[in-house]
Amino acid sequence: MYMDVITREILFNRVRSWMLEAGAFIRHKINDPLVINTKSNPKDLVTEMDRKVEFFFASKIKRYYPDHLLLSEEGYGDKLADTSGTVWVIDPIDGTMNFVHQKQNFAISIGIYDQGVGEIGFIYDVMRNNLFSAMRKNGAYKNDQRLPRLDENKSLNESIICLNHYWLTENRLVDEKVMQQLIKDVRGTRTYGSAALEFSYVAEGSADAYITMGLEPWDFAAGKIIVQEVGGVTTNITGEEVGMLDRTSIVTCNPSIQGFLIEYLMKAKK
Ligand code: 2AM
Ligand code: CA
Repeated sequence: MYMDVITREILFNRVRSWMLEAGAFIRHKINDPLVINTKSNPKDLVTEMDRKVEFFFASKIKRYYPDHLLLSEEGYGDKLADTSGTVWVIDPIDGTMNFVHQKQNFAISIGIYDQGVGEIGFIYDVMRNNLFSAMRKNGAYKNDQRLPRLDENKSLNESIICLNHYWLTENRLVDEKVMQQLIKDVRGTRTYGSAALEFSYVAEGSADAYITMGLEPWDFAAGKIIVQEVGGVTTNITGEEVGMLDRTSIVTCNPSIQGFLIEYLMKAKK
């Protein structure tokens, strides 16, 4: 049973205006002194702003949609046993390290799933004021411009691939030698440090793929929906579907290079 069109449209417009409001707040505060804490390891950062932005959305959801659920990074979410119900999957700041070190190149990411099906996706590049959005079967947009479908004739040697340099060093998950060969076989590589932004670049065609070995649901929830609406595909590194609750590797890309990428990654996987 899919969410009805009018309910979805109202929800979409509300989320849009709340995102713009949260983004304006972040821009207003961007030069204020930051309290930075670490989470699982010294590279895993969180600031008061991550928590504030998540709390902003958690409060809106509670007030306007008390029957909806929240799956989110910074602790205001619900414990979900399965994918039932309408679930907001939120990363208040994706790319916290960029937020802290660069004051740019981070995004607010929100995916709304109904019974596990992605209905609405938003990725807001706050400092550039670029809002990527999509509704299932309704296309994807960058601000008010509809994004065209991805070029179906892309070859690997004319593709730009986003990935983290870490996977080119000796590591426990993939054979770096195979990853190094992949790097040689593509036109170029980029590392942006925000999964959500990397999804948005694949959606707009300024990158052709984003590969990562471990994401949480809130890192890919919105991106998967937006990429899908331009004809892109998102799986794990062995080509399997990823679900709303998964902690997983991700390959999101132009479908014309998906087979090649999965072939390299299957070979690389330890
Ligand atoms: P974050 O900034 O919200 O933590 C950086 O390569 C990308 O990976 C960012 O999107 C970052 O999201 C995410 N990331 C960082 N640490 C992570 C972890 N331990 N698990 C999953 N994703 C992580
Ligand atoms: Ca985050």
